[in-house]
Amino acid sequence: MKFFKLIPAVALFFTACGGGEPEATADAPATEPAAAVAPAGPAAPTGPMTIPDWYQVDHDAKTVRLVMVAGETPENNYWSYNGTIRGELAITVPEGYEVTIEFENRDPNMAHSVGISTELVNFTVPPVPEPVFAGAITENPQSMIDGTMPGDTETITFVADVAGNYSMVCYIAGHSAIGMWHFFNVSADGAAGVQGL
Ligand SMILES: [Cu+2]
Repeated sequence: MKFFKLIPAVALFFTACGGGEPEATADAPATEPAAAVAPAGPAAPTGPMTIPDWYQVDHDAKTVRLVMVAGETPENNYWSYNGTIRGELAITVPEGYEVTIEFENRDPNMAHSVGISTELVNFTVPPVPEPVFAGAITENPQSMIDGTMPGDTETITFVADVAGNYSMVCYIAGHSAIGMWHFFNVSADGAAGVQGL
């Protein structure tokens, strides 16, 4: 049924294109222009790129090593990454680099997780636990009893093989809503470092 419903739309498309008249584009379905408008979401920090001590990059080996600590400070009920929350950081790694995240949970009370998500707008619901890159998520990322538990350290490694704008999030219910997320960019031009410190 869906196939047959598509036919009029396809026919319309070719008719509009075949006409070759500029005004034909004015008849395009109202939903098309909306897709071109960037969704409104939190703004990423735009300050200078820095290399903090928890960010190690080796351009010869094409590797980045990040040490991310949950609950490093009591701020935000320990629900934070390296003492920061709510997109205060934009972490950028070069495309094609192998990224290792050493994730340590110092929150005395609560499990946490970390992964790279396509979510950039709505952090009020836990992002779907499907990482952008294979391996870019910790074990049992939604679990409060089998996630990365207080005192635990878990290391994940993945290849950031597609440039783009992503996020680093905790997948446990409510945590991203409270601010446990940051911007995570994969640069096509080799840019590396952290903005917003
Ligand atoms: Cu968390």
